[in-house]
Amino acid sequence: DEGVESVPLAFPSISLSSRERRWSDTTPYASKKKLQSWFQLPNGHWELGKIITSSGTESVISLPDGQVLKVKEESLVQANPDILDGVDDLMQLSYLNEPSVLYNLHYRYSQNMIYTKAGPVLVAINPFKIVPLYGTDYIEAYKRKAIESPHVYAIADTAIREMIRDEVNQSIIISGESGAGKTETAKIAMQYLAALGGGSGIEYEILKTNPILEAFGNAKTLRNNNSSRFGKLIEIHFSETGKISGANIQTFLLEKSRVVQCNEGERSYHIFYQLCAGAPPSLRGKLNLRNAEDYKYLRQSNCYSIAGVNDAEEFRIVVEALDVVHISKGDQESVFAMLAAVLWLGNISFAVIDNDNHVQAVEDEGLLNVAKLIGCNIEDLQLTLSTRKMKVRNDKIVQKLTLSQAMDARDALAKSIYACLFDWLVEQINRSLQVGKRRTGRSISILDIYGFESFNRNSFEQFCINYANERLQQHFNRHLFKLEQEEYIQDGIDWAKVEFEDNQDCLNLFEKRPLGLLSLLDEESTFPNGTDLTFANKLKQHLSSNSCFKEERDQAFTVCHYAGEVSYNTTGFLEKNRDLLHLDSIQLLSSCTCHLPQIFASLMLTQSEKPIVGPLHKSGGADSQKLSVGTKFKGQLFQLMQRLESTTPHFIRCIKPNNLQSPELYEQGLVLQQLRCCGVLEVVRISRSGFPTRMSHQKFAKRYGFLLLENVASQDPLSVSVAILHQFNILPEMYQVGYTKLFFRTGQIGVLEDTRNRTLHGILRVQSCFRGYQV
Ligand code: AOV
Ligand code: MG
Repeated sequence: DEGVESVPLAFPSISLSSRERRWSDTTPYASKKKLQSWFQLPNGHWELGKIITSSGTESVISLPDGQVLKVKEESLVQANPDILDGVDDLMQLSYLNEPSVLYNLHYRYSQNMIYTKAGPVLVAINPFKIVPLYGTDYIEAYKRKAIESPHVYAIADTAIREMIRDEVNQSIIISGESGAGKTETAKIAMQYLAALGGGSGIEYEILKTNPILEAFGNAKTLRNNNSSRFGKLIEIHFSETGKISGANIQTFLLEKSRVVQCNEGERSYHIFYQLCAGAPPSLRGKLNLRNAEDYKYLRQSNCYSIAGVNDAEEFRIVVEALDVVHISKGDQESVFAMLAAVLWLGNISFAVIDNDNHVQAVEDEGLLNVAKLIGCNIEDLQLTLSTRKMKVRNDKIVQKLTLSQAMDARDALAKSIYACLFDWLVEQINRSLQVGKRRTGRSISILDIYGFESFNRNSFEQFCINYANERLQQHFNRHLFKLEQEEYIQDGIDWAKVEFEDNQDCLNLFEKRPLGLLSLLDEESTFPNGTDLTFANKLKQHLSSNSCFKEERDQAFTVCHYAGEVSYNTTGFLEKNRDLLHLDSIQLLSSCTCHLPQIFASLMLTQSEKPIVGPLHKSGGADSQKLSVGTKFKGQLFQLMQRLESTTPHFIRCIKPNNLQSPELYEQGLVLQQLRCCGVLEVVRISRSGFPTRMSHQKFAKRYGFLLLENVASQDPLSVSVAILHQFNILPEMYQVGYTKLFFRTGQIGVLEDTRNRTLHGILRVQSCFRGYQV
């Protein structure tokens, strides 16, 4: 068959893959003499020791530093032969133990091979430096399958292929601790999808959403200079021909508190510093803009710049990106005016006006600028920030505010404006990305949320972030352990069960009603006399028996998360969970002449179902029907999980090799802790003994049946399947026949796919030749 012959097969052309090819050639090691073993030093570090003598119970080993030790045999852990150094899939290790896995990852990492497969999961170790693994040449090579080294590109490529082959939506789910590299990885995946599915120009817009969302939603924290403070799911739609036809971005719970308060050494959202540094003179004039140092909201953390980042330059990049996603110059100016208004709000000060400590907003530069920027009356703004209108039975009364109440009102306004601005931006971007063409329903979603966080002091924000990570971890467990094994058992194939760490108890601690963290928080938030302290006490009273909960002194409690224990301080929990904006503020915004705040006001009014509160209410003036932040977030996460459940998942686990954001530093203990908590070793164990590829008898027969030499048209799918397996000499230990499906070990289906593709190409070629003659 000439058609088949003439199709060029892609062979590895890059040295990396030919070298790696050698590693996959595993030599059975058990038969060799054991020469090296892992030995754990008292400080926990694993060292490779050469065995000098061995008595059977004790060994004498020499360590790399020259030390010679006499050690108990059982304290040694088997090392793999040198030939397995740096295998690209941990599944290929003859001895699968922690030191071997750590060593293998380190070996690769030190040669800039930051990606390694752990069975079906891609492990990515943050290089904290530029590594030469990206760009057009690499994309091309992965597309042609000229490189086989594990890579985000390879994952994205598989996702596209499986979307087309199986007609099932795909998801790329990226997880890992704060600073591990999730957001960078998501961008790399997007780059690949854009390159392969590009053509319409929409891919360019999709890529440009990154600088915008990072400017408005990322900030410098103590863990990461570019930490995502929101969660993001970007769904990229494809046409029938595999081209990108549009996209949609969903965001999750932005950390609003950062706008008005942030810790020493951290920063507020990048966009504020970018605006202050990069706004051109005309814009500076219009917004009365000062330097970042002149704004109280930015001053409190005593940190203005990030090493290696030029905020002015970033500002230009963001403006360019806003142009690309079709946000008009007029709207852009409104956005910047709102940012300036938020900054000036922070500078508004209050003066005491009576003996009861009531205050009034001072008519200072801050107040004047805010009024001008949002387009409202100076007196109205002053009143809104200093008083609260309330309805008591049928009487309207005006209550004066104390300093702390007034500052809270001011900060609440600043936070709401910023959060609404963020939502508005996402909405505009989505409008631009929906090209209006009819949807085929095929999509690849990329999930990048905030990673697990543990600081010295953890508050409501970490509570929500870590809860989200628990949910995500469960999704990971479900797919890689639970569903996988259930499927084997259901389909009746031989299988020895592998145990894994289940985090259901921790999720229950959060979600159980009425006695879970979220329910108790909501209950206390609606309680007239509830405070952060009574909340903490309530937790201790009801949850102490839960194994994932630990009591702490004062207003604190500890949760044992899958990734480690975190102590939360309940200060601010109730207020952040209620997240109330006073009606006075909403009304003020809706009376503004500037159009963005009006949009916000209508947004906030629709969110609150019952804007006018009746008899004196504990929160005095805000509505009570609004969902709490915690409950709303829980609902969002449930929806997210449901959406992901209907996709084929591809998991990427990002790992942070050190806490200093420093290149070349590989801390064994830190890496090991991350590998352990996400169950990487267990995933490898399952995959090694398992059958990751599966296909129903029908589908298998339909897909490969035409390759059979004999005519089988009349036979049932199972017989056809078995005939195919025989014709292609698939070894019996490489597959199992289940009741409804065929199960294959890794790599087995590849041969069949190749033959199928070559044959099909051949057929197509012949057809197009004929067509050529006809024309
Ligand atoms: P995160 O998304 O996982 O943290 P990022 O993706 O922001 O972490 O990565 C943190 C930093 O690590 C980046 O700003 C880069 O400097 C560096 N980095 C990560 N991946 C790479 C890579 N492939 N090549 C080069 N540098 C990289 V958080 O958003 O905090 O959970 O909430
Ligand atoms: Mg991130």
